[in-house]
Amino acid sequence: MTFRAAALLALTACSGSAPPLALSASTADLAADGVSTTTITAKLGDAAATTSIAFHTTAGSFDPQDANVTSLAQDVGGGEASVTLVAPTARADATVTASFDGGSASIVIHFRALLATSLAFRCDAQNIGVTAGVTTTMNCYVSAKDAAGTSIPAARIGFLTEAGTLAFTADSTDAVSGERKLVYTANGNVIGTPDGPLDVDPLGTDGKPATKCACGSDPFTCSSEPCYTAGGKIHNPRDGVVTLLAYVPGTTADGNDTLGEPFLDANDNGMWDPGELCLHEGKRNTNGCVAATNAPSKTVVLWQALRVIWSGDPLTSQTFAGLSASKLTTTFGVASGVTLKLRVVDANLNPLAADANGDAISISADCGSFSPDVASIPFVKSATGMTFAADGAITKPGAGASYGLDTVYPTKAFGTLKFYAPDCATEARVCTLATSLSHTVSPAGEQVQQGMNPIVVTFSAATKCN
Ligand SMILES: [Ca+2]
Ligand SMILES: [Ca+2]
Ligand SMILES: [Ca+2]
Repeated sequence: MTFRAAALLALTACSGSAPPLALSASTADLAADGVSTTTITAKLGDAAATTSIAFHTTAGSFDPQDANVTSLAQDVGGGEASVTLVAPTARADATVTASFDGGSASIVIHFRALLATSLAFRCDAQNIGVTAGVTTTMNCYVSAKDAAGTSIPAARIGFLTEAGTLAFTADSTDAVSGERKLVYTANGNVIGTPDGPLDVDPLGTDGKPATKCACGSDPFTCSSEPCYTAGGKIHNPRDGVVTLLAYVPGTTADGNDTLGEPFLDANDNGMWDPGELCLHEGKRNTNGCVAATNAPSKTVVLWQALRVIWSGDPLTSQTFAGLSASKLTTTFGVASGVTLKLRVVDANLNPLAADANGDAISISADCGSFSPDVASIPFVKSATGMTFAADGAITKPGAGASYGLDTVYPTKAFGTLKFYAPDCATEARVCTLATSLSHTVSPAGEQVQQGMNPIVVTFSAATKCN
């Protein structure tokens, strides 16, 4: 009896007078990726007279059966039977045993751990509308590969979230990019509650958290992080910033631990603080986390964090939100037009997550005229949230303060919208400007129709009209 040397990997129990049973594998060393397969073949000796062989494995599963099938009987045809063994998603050594009524044999298959050398994590939007008590979802994507370009099984990739949850979808692999699709579910919990985003203190001009808001009546002219106090709470943009994190076992390019343990930097200061969720020695906790040692380490946990804004309904209760004019009292005449400024921000001074379908701002006046003559201004959705301009063009938020979250701040004015006097009159004219906002809390929330603070512009009486 002869076999190809590489194929015959083990031949164990053939006891007494039972005919021999030879067991071989097409490969005995493969990646624990949940996808790779090896074919196990059991060949009976000439004297065998049996109808089926039962296979059992201690790791992996038999295909095409259900993923949990670890025992399978196959009919014997031409003196042999074979099964396809599918790799598990974690490192293991599988002992596969084939048995029949005359004896048994076993073979060991090695499933190698996959260590990621790359990890990429992204979401569809940086700003999502979240209303208290309403669930909002968006898609995110994660890709992790080893040095050979093999995708790491989804089961090996983990997530930490400051608020909300991340979960793989059933059809989560893109064959081309290797990205796996996730759904992020923002649970609508309130900022500052245990399952909501962390309520953080505003950063002062020294870049350190301040326990009081030092901004004056207009938070957007403040040299520190914009903030205002209402209802005993300091509202600042980072209150709505949620950190999401993906991690996977892997190795770094230089073989050193340059990453430290994964942690959710809920307060955005770049370091782990007590109370921030950490994956410490493979377990989630909030009271210990090891920073990068930069020492050689065969395995580390690769991780990547994202920040997402939970934005809410437009703020209308504060004087700095809504419409404002460069002056409220002026004279008749073209040169005396007033420049209008509109701020649409949520309670934390973040831009709204605009829904491109029908979100709009309309401005009207009971006298006078606008230039350009626009009554309705569409929202424009961008990666950094809602920005808008008088002519509907996309504008990007300008450079912000120096604490690294520039892109989350709203555009402070819309273009050069001007408001001009009505026809000249020898008595004062008073024009009231009203602003209305139509906004859908995306992607599936309710439509909000909201009036904003009206403003009144008074044109003083002219002594003479031409
Ligand atoms: Ca705060
Ligand atoms: Ca921190
Ligand atoms: Ca946060």
